[in-house]
Amino acid sequence: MNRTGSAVAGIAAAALGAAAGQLVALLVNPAAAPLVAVGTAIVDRVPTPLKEWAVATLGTADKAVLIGTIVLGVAVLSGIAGVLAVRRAGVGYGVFAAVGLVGVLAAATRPASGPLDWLPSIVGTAVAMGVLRLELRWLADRPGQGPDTRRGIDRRVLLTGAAGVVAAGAAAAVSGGTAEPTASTPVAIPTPATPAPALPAGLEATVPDVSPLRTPIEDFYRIDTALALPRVSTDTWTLQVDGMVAEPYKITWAELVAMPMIERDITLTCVSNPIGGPYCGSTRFLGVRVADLLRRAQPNAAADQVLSSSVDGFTASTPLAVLLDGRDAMIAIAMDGQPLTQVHGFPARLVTPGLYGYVGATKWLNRLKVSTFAADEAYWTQRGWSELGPVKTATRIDTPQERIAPGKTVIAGVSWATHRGVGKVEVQVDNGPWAVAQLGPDVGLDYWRQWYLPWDAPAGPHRLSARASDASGLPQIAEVQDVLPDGATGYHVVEITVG
Ligand SMILES: Nc1nc2c(c(=O)[nH]1)N[C@H]1C(S)=C(S)[C@@H](COP(=O)(O)O)O[C@H]1N2
Ligand SMILES: [Mo]
Repeated sequence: MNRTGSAVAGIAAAALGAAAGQLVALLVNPAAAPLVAVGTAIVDRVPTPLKEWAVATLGTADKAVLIGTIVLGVAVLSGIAGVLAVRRAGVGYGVFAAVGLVGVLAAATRPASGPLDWLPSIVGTAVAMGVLRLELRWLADRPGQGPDTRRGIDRRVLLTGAAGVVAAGAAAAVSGGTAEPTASTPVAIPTPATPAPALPAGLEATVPDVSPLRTPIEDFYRIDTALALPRVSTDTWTLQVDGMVAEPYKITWAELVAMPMIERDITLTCVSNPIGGPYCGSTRFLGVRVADLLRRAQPNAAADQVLSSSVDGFTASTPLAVLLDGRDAMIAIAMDGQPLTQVHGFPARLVTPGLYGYVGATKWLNRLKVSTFAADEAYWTQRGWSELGPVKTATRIDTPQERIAPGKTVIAGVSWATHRGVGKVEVQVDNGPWAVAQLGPDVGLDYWRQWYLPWDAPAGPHRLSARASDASGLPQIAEVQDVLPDGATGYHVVEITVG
């Protein structure tokens, strides 16, 4: 028996099945596409340390690597199914049924799954089985090595495989539209009732390679669990405010944008940002105060958290007291003067100055449930992260890196102590004294601070360290701790060569 031929038959059947499932998902729900659903289920279930390792080593490519791994895994399984099916058809069908069942369960058990989310995987499995059945017939009447076979593989199986790969590729490309971000959707941005003052000129005008004072949207980090980006239309979007409140209600997009808007400059950070890492960005947000929305519902005095959820089932729990303490926590609809982009949560997201994103920045927001920490546990808390996530004071050295020429240069970077403000930044070269750095413009307590220190760099290897204190004088924690469970601590240290 020609094993390669029957393995190809199995893969061909699976490719056509996957293509069919993907196409049905376009009609039903892009997030229910077999590949996306299985990927999302894995994202939701991987042990937190493994997930952290993936983010740390693969960065934002982790999603592509995950999808690639699943495709490879399914290809191997279906190849085996093809080989086994030639001896005993039932075994081949059984493998396909098992893979299909994983897809169905993955799609149907998501917290935000729709009523027909099982359909794409069922159709995909049925198509794969049907194709396999046809191929088994072909293989039976021409067992592999006849004169009209190429490299021992039945021509019809080869053609089926090619068709499957093309169809799956096309389906993936079409639904890829859902994984790829779209540009900002044209919606009108209201004028703020309280605008932010003009942003001062940042140090980037004079210090090359320092992070710009405002992060361009295209450079703003992205962190989320979404393999298929939620597509939300402002025509159908609503925000429900309910839970432990006297007056639960729901508002539409038109009602939200008619409310008074605040415009604020805020730095957003991810708890997974390692010391010196890239998952921090600063921009101008426009939105409605969360406190305005909550007060209208009249929260019960016994409530202590707001569980926000997104259309794709992500949840974050934010202390109610934080949302009501007067800080500029908002339901944001714009970043840097533009409607939110799809990756950053279009049409509306939560932003809570002073808290890491996982406890205060729900994207694709559709619900605020007033509740208690005892009653509702949020997505990342269920996975081992701290219940509370105040941002820790942190410092990043942006420049120099690796190798520079000897002579006059500048050590520069950014520090943030979100909602406490940066008071001081200090830099140490090798084991020398800590020198106080010059601070860039002050954009407020909720915004990062650029800094620089002129340095006459002598030739040789050098170690640069930097640390900040918040505005109250509290120094950044020196002890090195990894990101789990509540954010990294330690000074950023950069090893460079001068010469
Ligand atoms: N719906 C949803 N919102 C989410 C997340 C998510 O996975 N899903 N991740 C949170 C985390 S961990 C962070 S750090 C911020 C990142 O926001 P950004 O991608 O706009 O930078 O979004 C938060 N909001
Ligand atoms: Mo995060």
